[in-house]
Amino acid sequence: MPLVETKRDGAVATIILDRPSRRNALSTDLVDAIVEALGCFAQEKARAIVLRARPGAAVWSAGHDVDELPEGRRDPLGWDDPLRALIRSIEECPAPVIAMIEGGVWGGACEVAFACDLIVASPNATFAVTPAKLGVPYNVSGMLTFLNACSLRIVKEMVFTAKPISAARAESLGIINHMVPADDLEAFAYTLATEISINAPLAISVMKEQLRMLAGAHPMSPRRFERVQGLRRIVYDSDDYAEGIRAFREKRAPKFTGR
Ligand code: YXS
Repeated sequence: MPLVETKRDGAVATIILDRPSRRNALSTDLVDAIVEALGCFAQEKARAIVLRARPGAAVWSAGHDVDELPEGRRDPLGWDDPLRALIRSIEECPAPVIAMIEGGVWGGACEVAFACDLIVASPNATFAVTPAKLGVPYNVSGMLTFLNACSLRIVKEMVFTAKPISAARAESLGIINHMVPADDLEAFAYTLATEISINAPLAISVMKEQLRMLAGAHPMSPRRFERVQGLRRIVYDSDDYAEGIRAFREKRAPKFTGR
């Protein structure tokens, strides 16, 4: 059963997340399928790519596949983690990627949506950044994705509370480009994609890459990076990290002790 469906209409391509049994949780297999589709569309010179779930989905994506998170003693979001690879693929894709969102966006899927170049969402869309709910020490480039999507204070609220924010609030904060009634969302997203696709693709891909480089231009000394990694190791080696994963699997609320 394919985990994504892909479509092509002229210069506009579409990738549809299709793992409903696990609410489009981003497993290695699902991420590999998305990354492969992005690569193919880049080779075929698609000029805009829409990343979406099935029409009417209550959940756009439930985030990282928790069953694939390490039990502990290993960075859960290291360079080779599928979620990290997906973020890089979206950012490095020469064509703009438009996240078309209905339903809930959870955890690492929030970073996927925020890494996309534009976000259009229906009023029922919500965005929840959930590491604190699981005891996961999110990684530095991921935190920068969030910081590039919204102000420091909003990032702190989303990260510390792990609670969803509505599409209306996300639009008012400039986190998403447009909130559009569900019935109009698809037409709106593809009109946007077409408007992009008729412009100069070389100029757009170079401006996209410039913006990626500028948005990531935050020098961090080796000493600071090593300090961050040491702090994160304390977290993913902690009892709380193990408890967060266990509680998710046992479908119960976690009991964090701070150890
Ligand atoms: O019980 P079965 O076997 O049918 O499986 C259930 C869920 O366990 C499964 N599922 C997931 N499996 C792996 N990873 C996930 N992230 C995940 N989410 C869900 O899918 C089956 C149907 O789920 P169910 O019954 O809960 O569906 P629902 O429609 O009632 O609720 C949908 C959600 C999305 C509200 C609910 O599934 C949920 O709260 N999921 C977890 C959302 C979340 O906390 N995601 C963060 C994952 S960790 C991550 O992204 C980063 C590492 S971090 O934490 O740092 O941001």
